[in-house]
Amino acid sequence: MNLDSLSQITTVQQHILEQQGTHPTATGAFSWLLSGMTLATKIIESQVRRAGVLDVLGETGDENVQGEQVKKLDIIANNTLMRCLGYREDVGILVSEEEEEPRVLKAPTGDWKYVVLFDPLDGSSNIDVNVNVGTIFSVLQRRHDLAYDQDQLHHALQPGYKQLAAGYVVYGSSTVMAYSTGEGVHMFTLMPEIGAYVLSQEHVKVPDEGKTYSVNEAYVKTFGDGYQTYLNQAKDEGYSQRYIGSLVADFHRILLRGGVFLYPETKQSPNGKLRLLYEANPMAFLIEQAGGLATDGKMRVMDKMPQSLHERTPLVLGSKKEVEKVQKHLVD
Ligand code: AFP
Repeated sequence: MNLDSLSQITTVQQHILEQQGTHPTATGAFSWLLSGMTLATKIIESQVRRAGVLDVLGETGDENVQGEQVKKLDIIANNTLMRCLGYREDVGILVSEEEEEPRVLKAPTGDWKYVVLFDPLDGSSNIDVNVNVGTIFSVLQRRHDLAYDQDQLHHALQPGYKQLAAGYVVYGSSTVMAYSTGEGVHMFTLMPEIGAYVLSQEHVKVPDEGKTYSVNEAYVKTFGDGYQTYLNQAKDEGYSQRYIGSLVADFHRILLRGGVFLYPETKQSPNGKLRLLYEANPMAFLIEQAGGLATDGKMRVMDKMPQSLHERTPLVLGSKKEVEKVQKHLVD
């Protein structure tokens, strides 16, 4: 990019403001919220990039609410998001995969609008070996039918189709943000020299089909019969397998190249491993906005009514025709 083309760039901030103009329900408060997200992820990326030289690698010695080892960078990412979003006046509740309870920032009677849910550092078990990790987020509107004396947790327990926005940042060979406010999926690349996310692709569409499946095949013997039949057929048809073990990275590749991501029920994770609110719902919102599908094997992910914050779900998502193929085996 030369100096002249630098003057033609669209930053994520500009893009959000432009979207706001075409979106009657969008307000300045909403773009201010998303700017908190871009700031936080730039701080997280700077830590991730220097992970080997800063004292941020390794585990804290604690377990999170999921019973998983907490990495130092999990905590740094979580605190960064809490801080950058916590001061946005219209954000009333923050919900993190790393914290057992939601952080209620504003009084129920207050004039706040949004609940933000996030997985601060998805795939963090990959961090010590320099493999891609990411941040995933989802934005919900507060529920207006919830009485002030009811548990404020219920503001966060809404089905995925109610999301106002969702997105992720993948800290990969470059740092890329993808977000949607329900008007398509847009992608931005962080340009470190100017410290801004710059528009790289608007209205991203996932290819309708793609001969790649992304699954942890070590668990295949514990998958249901339908999944096993699908995977055997995929092999017979000459599919490739790609699996990174960071949902953000696996999702990013599928979004751009097509194919299907699967994390079914397994013996070890009888309800699936991925979290409905921080992983499955935001990714389902994005893939549907890009023309793909997301199911838990029985129903559309975004129609699921969450019962608890850290609920898990099986997840199949990706190219429309590939997800339909998997589904066909699951009902046969
Ligand atoms: P970590 O954040 O503990 O690394 O887990 C990552 C993750 O939640 C998701 O990003 C991956 O898709 C999935 O787990 C990988 O799980 P397996 O290691 O069981 O394949």
